[in-house]
Amino acid sequence: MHDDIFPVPEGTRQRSPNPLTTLDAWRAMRADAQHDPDAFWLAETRRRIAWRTPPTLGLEGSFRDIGEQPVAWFADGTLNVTESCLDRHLATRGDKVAILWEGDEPDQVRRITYAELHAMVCKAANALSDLGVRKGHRVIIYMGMVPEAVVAMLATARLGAVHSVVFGGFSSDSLRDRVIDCGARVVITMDEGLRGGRKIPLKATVDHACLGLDVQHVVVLRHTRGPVGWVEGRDVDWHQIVQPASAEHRAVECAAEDPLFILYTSGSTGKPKGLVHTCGGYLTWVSFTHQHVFDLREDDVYACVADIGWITGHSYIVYGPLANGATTLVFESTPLYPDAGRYWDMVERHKLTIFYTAPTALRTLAAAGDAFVERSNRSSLRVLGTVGEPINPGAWIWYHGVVGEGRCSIVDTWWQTETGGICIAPLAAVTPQKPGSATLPMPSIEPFLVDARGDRVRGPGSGLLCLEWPWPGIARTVWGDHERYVSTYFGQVPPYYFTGDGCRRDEDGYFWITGRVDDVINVSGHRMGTAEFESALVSVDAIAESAVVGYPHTMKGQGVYAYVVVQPGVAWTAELERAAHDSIRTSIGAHARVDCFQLVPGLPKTRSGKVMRRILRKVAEGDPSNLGDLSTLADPSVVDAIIDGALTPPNRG
Ligand code: 7RM
Repeated sequence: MHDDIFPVPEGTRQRSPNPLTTLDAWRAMRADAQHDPDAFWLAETRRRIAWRTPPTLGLEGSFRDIGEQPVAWFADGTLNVTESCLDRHLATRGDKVAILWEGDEPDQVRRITYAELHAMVCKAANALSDLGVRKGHRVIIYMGMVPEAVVAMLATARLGAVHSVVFGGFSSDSLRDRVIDCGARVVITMDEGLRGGRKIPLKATVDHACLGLDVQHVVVLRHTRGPVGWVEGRDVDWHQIVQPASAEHRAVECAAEDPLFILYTSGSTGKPKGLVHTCGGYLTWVSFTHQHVFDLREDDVYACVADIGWITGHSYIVYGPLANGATTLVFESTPLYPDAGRYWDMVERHKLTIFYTAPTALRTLAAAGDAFVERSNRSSLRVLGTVGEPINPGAWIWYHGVVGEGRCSIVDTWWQTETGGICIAPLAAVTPQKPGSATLPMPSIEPFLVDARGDRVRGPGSGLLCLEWPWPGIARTVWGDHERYVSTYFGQVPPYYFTGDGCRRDEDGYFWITGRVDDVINVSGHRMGTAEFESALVSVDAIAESAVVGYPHTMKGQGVYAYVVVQPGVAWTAELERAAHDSIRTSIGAHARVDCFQLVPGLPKTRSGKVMRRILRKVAEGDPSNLGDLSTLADPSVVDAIIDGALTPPNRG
């Protein structure tokens, strides 16, 4: 176990302009927030956010009453989040680069200042308004990583409308489900995305997804200029409506608790849930965490290489950095294009000071060899972040030693789509780090662990990670299904927030997240429900039943192991396997893929018909010796057949 402590690099601590520089001061801040959360967060939000009407109310409601009413923060305040992200910077930072864009090809670079971004957003807001977009309407954004995607988010927010960004890897079926679920009547897309030289047919996917739906307008940004279908009357060209629009726009005033966006994420059962984040609390949370965790400074060149289709992109490419007046990178390509040195070339090219990525990328790049890192000058780097899954100490040590040359703070940030922003993480300039630990919680994040018997774990130990108190960034509800929100997050360890993650706390009070304990798998930092894979598999005629589990994968974090039962008389052929892959690609998207199929005569079920996933997980992990209590199995012979036929899936760690 790597319990070695890495102190904050001296240079980072000494030069920090942030007032918070000691662990004691940080603990004191947490104590303040615990003692009087309303006063603490009202003071933070009034300093951080350009309110139209500054709030006087802090938290309203509680986890105990969440079934009756979502929690609210700053409920009597009014604002438009884009004024905090754009307008108020014009006087002091108008000429500062807001968005630094690097395209799929490394020589494609755009620098957009705060003044330019403000004008682009105003124009787009006027254009969308002319199409009939109003406060409260939902707008789906299905685009690649281009500056206009950020403009589309901000323009929607400026109208008080609600965006739902759908990751460009999702299939037309997934996109269609989301358009229907949120009732969007406008979709913003582009002709094609570009990643690693490959074209992604976004507009064609939108066309297919919207067949027969009441979508009034599809706004299409020309990017590759590849051919696209055109529905007269419905489809409009982004440039044709945005360019002539006025660059002045009076932002629509919103209540603090008006929805800002919906973001869909996978759970352990059923279809993806649309988590709803609201304006005031969310913006306060991402501004606070982005500044403190990354030790943000005015001259930083900050890069988060996530996609805006995920929460990391929302909070730490768009809203947190722009609220803080930072220069934020928008990166269109992949870590491997044109080769495994792309990230580090980018560090040298733009003198990046903060770099934020996922462990899966680090493991892949470490395997490609240190020469790809060492060829670039990385002396500008000060802070290196990770997010999305547990980081194994080996990858942490590599990031710290090879990428950061031992000079940089590593911030391992634990959080979720539901939490809005970072919850447990070191502060770059403050918290001594341990490889593999997300370290200590933010103010108002009060974690506790629950053991198998449902008792709280005191002191060092392991259990299910729960959070005791509402913090400003928590998602308020599931779109259209508050009951599902309540039962998923507050019904497991009532009345507290249940994260779905397992966790260990060590003798220093540091938290070590061990991964999901529910039926969510995390492949390369992408959250997917096993239920989604299973429903795609059983929609293939020849497949009678299926159960999907994750297994430890040396590169991707988790790999996908599928057990399948075929219909009587059917053989498992290469053709059937292809049909299974196709069905998953069609119903979820290209980023979802099974690594290994095992044909089994039946699934291990209890007498009441519940699949015993624990057994299937153990076999997929290569550890079938200790399967635990099998006494409730309906047919024990099935387990022998499963063990006999077990496969070694690729890259099992
Ligand atoms: C931000 C994001 C959330 C799940 C979460 C965890 C896992 C995320 C870490 C982590 C260990 C981390 N949102 N997770 N960050 N596990 N250490 N630093 O990823 O909604 O897509 O996923 O990701 O299991 O519950 S998410």
